[in-house]
Amino acid sequence: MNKGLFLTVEGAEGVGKSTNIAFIRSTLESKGIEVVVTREPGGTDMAEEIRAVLLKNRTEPVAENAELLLMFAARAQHIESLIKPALAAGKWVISDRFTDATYAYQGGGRGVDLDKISVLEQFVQNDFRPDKTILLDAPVEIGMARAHKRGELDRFENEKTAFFERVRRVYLDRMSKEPNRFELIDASKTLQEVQAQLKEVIEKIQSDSVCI
Ligand code: Z5A
Repeated sequence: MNKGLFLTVEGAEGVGKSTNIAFIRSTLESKGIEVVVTREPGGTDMAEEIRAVLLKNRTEPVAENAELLLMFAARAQHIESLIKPALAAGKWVISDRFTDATYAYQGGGRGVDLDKISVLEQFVQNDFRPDKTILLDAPVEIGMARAHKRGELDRFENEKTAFFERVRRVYLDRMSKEPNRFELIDASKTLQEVQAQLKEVIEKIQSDSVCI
């Protein structure tokens, strides 16, 4: 059984995951909680190498199954060599994306059968799932505009609006099916307003964690 807590942060591109994970981390650390921040794809040396392969812009079309399997290969390494040991040591692990992103991007965005993703999830993770998931949600145009301001775009960020609309729909759909795991944040608001919502959610997660 995990001694720590596994918290994932999800949302379509540019909704503010990186910005707000820094805020979540400092809020938790100020409460004396030991936190490990990580990301997917990536989080370990080997998984970061797989991330570079996945994000690289290339002329060769990437087969859906190749992309899907690489996501889960990186995840398998990440879970075994970073996430589980940190949880066993009693730390809180905050991951910028996890398997919900595979349902949203490969399932929603690319149109991969969700049952196929579910088979791989079970194969790689058995019953290992996030304890809590914070979903930062904003209209696609807002996230895209924020992300595009940062400059060069990777292979996913180069996708069109319709792709990110499907991504957003799958995230919201997953949230409606698992309301106890997800916490929804309206990420279209100002950063100050977003962080006020997050503060409340963190308090709730912390008090619930006593019962997890
Ligand atoms: N991917 C996948 O396909 N399947 C999978 O299973 C997994 C991932 C795990 C890499 O993820 C790609 O991998 C991702 C999906 C795919 N691609 N996409 N798209 P990533 O998480 O590293 O990349 P990302 O989604 O592109 O994240 P991001 O663009 O870095 O966005 P973010 O972290 O959510 O946003 P941010 O950097 O914190 O904020 C963006 C800008 O907006 C920045 O200038 C902020 O200062 C600004 N910002 C943030 N919040 C606000 C508010 N509230 N108001 C105004 N401005 C704001």
